[in-house]
Amino acid sequence: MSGKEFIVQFGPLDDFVNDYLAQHYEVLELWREPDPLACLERRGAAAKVAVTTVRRGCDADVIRRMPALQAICSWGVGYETIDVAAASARGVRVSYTPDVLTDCVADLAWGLLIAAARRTSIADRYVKAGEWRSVGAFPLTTRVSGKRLGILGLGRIGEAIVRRGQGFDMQVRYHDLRARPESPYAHEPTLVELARWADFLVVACQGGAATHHLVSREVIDALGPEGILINIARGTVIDQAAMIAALAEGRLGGAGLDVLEKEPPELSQLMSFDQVTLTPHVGSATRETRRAMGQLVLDNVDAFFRDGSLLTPIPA
Ligand code: 8YV
Repeated sequence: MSGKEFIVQFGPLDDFVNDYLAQHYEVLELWREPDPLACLERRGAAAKVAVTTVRRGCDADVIRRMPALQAICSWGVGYETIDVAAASARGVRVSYTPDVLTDCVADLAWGLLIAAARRTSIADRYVKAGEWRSVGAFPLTTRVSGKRLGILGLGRIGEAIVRRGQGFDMQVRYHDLRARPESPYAHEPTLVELARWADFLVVACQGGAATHHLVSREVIDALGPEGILINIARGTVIDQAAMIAALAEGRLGGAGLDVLEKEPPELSQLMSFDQVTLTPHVGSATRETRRAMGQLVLDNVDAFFRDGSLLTPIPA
């Protein structure tokens, strides 16, 4: 016995996180096991803490295999892949990594919004392919400043996107499952109305069953042929087949998407649209933010073993 507390780590995180955990705890590195579930059944009984990520999640079956489990410390602000109901039923608390990634995700939303409106990724290819010289001036695009910004989900990230919108003199309205009377922005009670009003509709809500395909064909049609759809949240929030059909038929003006229904995606018609800018789920993927996310996981694990607290528990 090492005398160290025993934890289960579901997948590798940044090196400094893996190294710290390995130094300070006795770690069952589950991803190295050929049969992780069988291994949990055999060796998970004593684990008080599980370290996971939003991508790997933690389902009810996994929770069941760790009878002494008291806390799940997850990397990422989303937690739709963690069975929170199963965890709560057993008194297992869950931490996540909010706040530290808000700015970078909001920055990327604006990068995508400008790229989709001003076609900067196409323009870049235009210059590099020599077409500025051979073809001439680049086609006109659409203005960003002063337009109408609709936000789906006025949480931390939605608010950070709105703050940046003030620099672009945008009018702002939002739709959220709960209206926020303290907010200075108008709440649209339906997403269809928000989409009808907006020039840009930015998806910034949580993923999971409650928001699945909220951006439906009807919403997309309400946004319309001049409208631009931005998603930095989860691919599942948009009915992707309906969006692709709308783009193909000119019923939607354009899109800037950091997230897709399936990641990584198959090559599809979506990749052929000039009016669409895609990034590979990199909202939080800066060195600074990823460092902070990793550190927050460690701080939560340490806090739990110090005094039983979690620094950033998921909302009740
Ligand atoms: C990660 C995220 O980049 O925190 C989240 O919920 O979506 C991102 O920060 C993503 O999970 C990487 O796979």
